Amino acid sequence: MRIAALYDIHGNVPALDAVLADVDAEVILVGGDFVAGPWPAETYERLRSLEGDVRFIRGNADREVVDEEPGRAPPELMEFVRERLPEEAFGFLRTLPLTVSVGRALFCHATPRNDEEIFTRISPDERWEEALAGVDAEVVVCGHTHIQFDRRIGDIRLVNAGSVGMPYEREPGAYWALVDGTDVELRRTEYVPGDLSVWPGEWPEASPDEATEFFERLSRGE
Ligand SMILES: [Mn+2]
Repeated sequence: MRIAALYDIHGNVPALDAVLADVDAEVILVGGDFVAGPWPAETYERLRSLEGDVRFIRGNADREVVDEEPGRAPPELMEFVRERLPEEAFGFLRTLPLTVSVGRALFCHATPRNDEEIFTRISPDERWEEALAGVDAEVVVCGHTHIQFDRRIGDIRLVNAGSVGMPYEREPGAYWALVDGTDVELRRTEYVPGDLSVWPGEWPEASPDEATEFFERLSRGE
């Protein structure tokens, strides 16, 4: 069964539309952090109106949209997203699970135990082993740090699907992964960007090395 893993769309509907046109899969797996960005309502409606087997997991930003407490994201950006989402989206976001398993593949946003902790392609094996302890899967697909990678931790193939809407990669485009059993293909789809000036915040851009270094410092509490 082919599963298109679409992670960290971040409300970037032109990127999502291009990927949806490019996808040939039986399952669409939305890997969290899909509404927080420039076009929240359009992104939400596009994904919710898809026909076929569509599964969602929760990202930290999806949780912060519905949380009463201020989270990691700037409050004015979360407010921009909340004002635009349809009412029913709030209930839907609250129902999302932390992980979804399909066969021997397990999908999570950051790690299987947590939707926001920071792990990268260069995080030490020992840290990853601790985060993956007790996981019964051959493939673990994560996202959250917006950079694709494919590595092995013990018996587990660990893949970051990358980010559809806000990637930190060398080439422009929308990044995602096609998972078929335990096969994984990291994919990139080109698209014409929308006008990001509608977004009231900065739109971050970084090379994969810069972003990885930044996230590693963050994960060490520096
Ligand atoms: Mn995230």
